[in-house]
Parts: sequence; structure tokens; C-alpha cells
Amino acid sequence: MSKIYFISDFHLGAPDPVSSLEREKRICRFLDEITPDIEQLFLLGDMFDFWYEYTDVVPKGYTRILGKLAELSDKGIPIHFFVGNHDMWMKGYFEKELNIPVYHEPKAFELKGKKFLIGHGDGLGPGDHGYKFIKKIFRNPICQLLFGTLHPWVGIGLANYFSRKSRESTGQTKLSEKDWLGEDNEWLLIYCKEVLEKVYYDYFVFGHRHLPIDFEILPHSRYINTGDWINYNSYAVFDGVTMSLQYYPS
Ligand SMILES: [Mn+2]
Repeated sequence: MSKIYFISDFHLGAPDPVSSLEREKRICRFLDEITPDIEQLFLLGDMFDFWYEYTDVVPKGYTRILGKLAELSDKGIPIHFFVGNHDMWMKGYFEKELNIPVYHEPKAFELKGKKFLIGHGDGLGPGDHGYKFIKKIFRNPICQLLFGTLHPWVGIGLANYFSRKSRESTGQTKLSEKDWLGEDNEWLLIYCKEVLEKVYYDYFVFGHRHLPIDFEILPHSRYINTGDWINYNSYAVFDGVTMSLQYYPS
């Protein structure tokens, strides 16, 4: 029980049930293997390709990962969940059923004496005004309430359509966007630099980018991106001394 793990972007449910199930089992195997070492587990969003929780109903599927998280949580391992842009519609199920706190904004933590800023990473930094506008609508309580009144057959159908569209624009199909854009164009890196002008952090840890990144912003201050489990099976791990990006063999 001595390492802190950061992992993101499973996108379970996508692009089809067969590959999603294979991925879900792989993630559970990974969690099994690291269980003896986990001091804390940070899930940095987009665990599901689409998750909308109705007041009394949750989406079908994902029983393996939910069961695994329940098992870890029941062992007393602290787990944190940051919502992603694909699974922001959470309504207390994780808190009540799994005892996992859910965060909707980046949050500062002090871990093993180091300062961390942790989040999913969507909508931060310059540009992307189209998404920032849509995010406001998605997060609007009245819009959420109205969506909840749609029959799931309609609501989830619509959501899956938009989720597919969003995925097409955030990297699963547009391969070129996966490439490192350069120090001056990586918007999460720009965001980290802006934050650093006001507050110091040893580590900025985000997901969303679907590209594993370990970038030294200043001596001792790094931006880590956890990548994804579609192409990389990547995760970050901090043992109190070393922070490193690692890859689970598929
Ligand atoms: Mn994602």
C-alpha cells in the first residue's frame, strides 16, 4: 500500500461492445495486479463513453469495472473520480454505492508531501470555444433536468450519437490530433503554465488528451497526461519519490 495511481479515458462502451468488454477485462486485470500496492487511486474521467444517471436508474453494463471498484473501495482504498466530458452526468451513484467522491472541477491535493493539481482536463486552456459553449449547456441544471425527462430510448440514443461525434473530434479517429502539438500549442500545457504563474504545483495530472505526456515545465514541476486505454494502456504512478508514466502490456 504505497503507490498512488492515476488513470483515465477507458471510454467503456465504445466503439463496440466486443472491444469494450475486452478493454474492461484488461483494466480489471490491471487493477487486480496493482491492488497490493495501491495507496490511492485517481480516476481522471471518461471512464465511460457515455454515462447519464437518472434519479433512480443507471446505464446497463460495466458490471466488472464497477464490481472491481467496489471491491477496492470495500478494502478501504481511497478512490477519487473526476468526471470527464463523456461521463459528467453523475448523480450520487458513485458516492452512495461505491463510496467514491466525484469531482466536477480540477482539484488540488497534497500527496506524500508534494502538491498536485488533478483533473480530467477538458475545457481548460485557450481556444476550443465550441466545446466550452456546449459544456455550459451540458452542465446546465435545467438542460439536465429536461434531458432526464426523455425516455432513455430517446435520451441515450441521442447521447450515443453525440458521443460518437465528440469522439471523432477528440482523437479516436482523427489520428493527427494525437500527435504532440508542440510546447506552444498543447492547450493543457498552456493552462498549467498559466496556473504556475499564480500557484506552484509539483505535478499537474490530467487525462482527456489521449496521449501519454510527461513534460517538465519548470525544474521540479511537471505536466503528466495519463493517456488512454484505447491505444496506450497508460497510467501514472507516484511512489513518493518518483512520478512515472507506465504502460500495461495488453
Ligand atoms: Mn476521453
